[in-house]
Amino acid sequence: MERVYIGLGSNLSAPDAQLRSALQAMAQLPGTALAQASSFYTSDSLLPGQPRYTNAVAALDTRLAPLELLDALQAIENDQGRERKERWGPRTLDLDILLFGDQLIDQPRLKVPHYQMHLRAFVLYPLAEVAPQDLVLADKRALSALLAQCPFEGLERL
Ligand code: ROI
Repeated sequence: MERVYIGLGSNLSAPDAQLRSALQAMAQLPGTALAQASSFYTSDSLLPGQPRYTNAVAALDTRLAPLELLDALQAIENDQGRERKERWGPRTLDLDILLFGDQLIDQPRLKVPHYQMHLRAFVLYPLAEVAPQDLVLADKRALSALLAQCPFEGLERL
């Protein structure tokens, strides 16, 4: 059993409802329990010209292997109407594996810890709500240090 943290994001088709529905779907995955979900936060898109995003982080306990979980999360994204037209385009649902226990994963389909999480307030602040205060990532970075370098600026907690 591994403790896994998932970043959720949506900026199309009622984002808050998309996130609630994704939380329910993740709770029903085989061998998986939803341990905790953060508050929802809104922020402007990092890319101009897109609607604002709603983001959150979920803590899961799972017996699935990393790539099994990735497949399951992509199936949930697809079920919720995700269309993959442009790489950074607006989306009904984005589910990112941020952390997978203490594992460092470097595979073509999956890199964990998520490579840009340290730059993203909309990931770090909700993560801090559901993770232990003294969390250290598999690559030895402390969550507290990442937070100290990432201003809360621009986030609105719902
Ligand atoms: N911006 C915000 N605020 N939240 C996201 O989840 C998000 N995801 C993206 C890009 C387009 C980079 N911007 C984002 O993929």
